[in-house]
Amino acid sequence: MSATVASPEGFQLPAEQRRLVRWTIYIGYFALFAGVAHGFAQALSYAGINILRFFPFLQGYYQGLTAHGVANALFFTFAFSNGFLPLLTSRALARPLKTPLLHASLWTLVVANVLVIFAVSTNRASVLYTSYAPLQAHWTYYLGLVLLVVSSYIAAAHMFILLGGWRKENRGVRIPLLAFISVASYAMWILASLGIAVSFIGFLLPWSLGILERTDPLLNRTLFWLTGHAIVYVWLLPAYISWYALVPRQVGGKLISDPLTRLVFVMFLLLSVPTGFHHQYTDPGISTQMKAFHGLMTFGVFYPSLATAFSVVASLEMGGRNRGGTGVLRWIKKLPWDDPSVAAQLLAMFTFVFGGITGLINASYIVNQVVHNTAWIPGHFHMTVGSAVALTLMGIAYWLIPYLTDRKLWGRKLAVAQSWFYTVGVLIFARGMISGGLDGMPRRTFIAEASYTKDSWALAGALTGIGGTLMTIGALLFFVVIGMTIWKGQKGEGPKDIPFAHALLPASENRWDVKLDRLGLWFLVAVLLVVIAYGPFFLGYLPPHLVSPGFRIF
Ligand code: HAS
Ligand code: CU
Repeated sequence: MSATVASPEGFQLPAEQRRLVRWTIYIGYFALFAGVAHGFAQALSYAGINILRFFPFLQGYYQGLTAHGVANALFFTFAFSNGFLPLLTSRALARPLKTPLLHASLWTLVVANVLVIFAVSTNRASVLYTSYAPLQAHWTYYLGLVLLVVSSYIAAAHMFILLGGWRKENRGVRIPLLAFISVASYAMWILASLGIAVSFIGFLLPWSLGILERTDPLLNRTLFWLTGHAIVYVWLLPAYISWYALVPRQVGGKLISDPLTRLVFVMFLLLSVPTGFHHQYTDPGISTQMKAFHGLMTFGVFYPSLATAFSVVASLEMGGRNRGGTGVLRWIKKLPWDDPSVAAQLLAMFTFVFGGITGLINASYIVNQVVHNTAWIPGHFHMTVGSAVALTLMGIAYWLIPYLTDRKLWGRKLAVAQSWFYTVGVLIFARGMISGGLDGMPRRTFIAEASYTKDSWALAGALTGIGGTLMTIGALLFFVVIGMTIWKGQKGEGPKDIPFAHALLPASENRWDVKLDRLGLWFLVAVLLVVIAYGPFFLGYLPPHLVSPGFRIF
């Protein structure tokens, strides 16, 4: 039998290592700040406000949209995980981190940031975060993103090394849950990232440097989405780790089932990647059968999230009842809503219910035709990555930054208000986007200057602008609270440990349960599923059709 962590009491990370983890995460906040500023501009543009007038440093709408997507979806999420996941693994295994690896991951991330900021801010890379060829960015953009991935590989290798060392000394012992789910998340990423690794290193980077004269747009797009669906779960899983293994403790409940939690993460490892064609339902050159198969697999990967919903709500209910809550739903009121870390994450979960429902609609092959490339899609993903993930990471920050700095959280009440602003904002924003999308309002379009707007988009656009403004206020309050905590928070008053939960149903020596720990085996099965899901396409398509020169329309 094993616990969530190997040594429940008294493990302290050396101060130097805490500092490095902290700086890795600060880089993520820096990116979040830049991304949020551009997000505000994007939301206003849907409300008919010409953002180029208010943001004179922008040379075009697509420059701002690229900055928004790259900063928030790529740099913020990965910087956070590169710090957070090795930290959790180290705590769960009660093994210190390796300082040189922390340095390596941090500095690679810094260089990646500098390169991408240079490319995007000088308008050399307004290709949007999906980086579709034949739009061609400056080589510094592609190299910067490659280095971002390298920094995540260093963080992943770091966790594998910690786990390997622990296993050598603990033969036959179940892996502590918190370490297992942290490592499984980045193991999935290693497999998922192969698509963009091949695309960026094999095609886009040499093409931008003039080594390759032409590239293959469909192949690059397909490789992007091979990674691109799974990447949304790389963003999501750190939030799930918190919902499963940390939040139950924070609300006074327990993690419901250790084996179920492991199963959920194994399912993400297996099913996240072979689903990418659901982003390409309207692309030519891919057979209908393969698209339908990926649609089916997408319904498969819906399952672990459904299981999560039931499991996490059960943990919350246990906490609510332990705190004196009664009734069918009245226990919800007894949850510690005055704890900013909890409030942010409860609200994040709430928005994710709508994120999940809209995801299911996207995944339905035929219904997707109605919503594809409309404002509906950003409506969907702001209720997933834009709130379920972003708000959870903010909620985690409310204990993590005090823990890492050993300072008391500054402005608890303001921090609670912050998540409410953000949540109300995102729900209004998404209501605007979703209804506009159903009415044909496109995504990735400068609505404020478009020649073909419809009168009926006015309300949708206004809601998007109002919601986006509230989200911006919510995000700015987050920076105030975190900034003031770092600057003025009471020294020596930070939490002394990570709030990991205990399991109601712990891991057992049951033969099936034990098999869940065999990450290497599951990784091989995941590779096999990717071969089945992508093999027929690549077999029929390769070798690459290097037909397109690069276009720079910005
Ligand atoms: Fe998605 C497009 C399908 C989840 C992000 N998605 C996108 C894009 C992004 C994105 C960024 O099939 C746009 C990409 C682009 O630029 O073109 N998505 C899905 C499906 C899911 C899903 C089936 N998406 C996510 C997550 C994201 C994300 C997670 C980021 C983190 N998505 C699609 C499809 C497209 C797409 C198509 C392409 C559309 C197109 O045409 O372009 C599922 O994984 C969702 C499962 C979720 C659930 C919800 C579980 C709920 C939980 C909360 C429990 C809490 C409770 C509340 C009940 C089943 C776990 C308690 C609260 C209290 C207060 C008590
Ligand atoms: Cu997807």
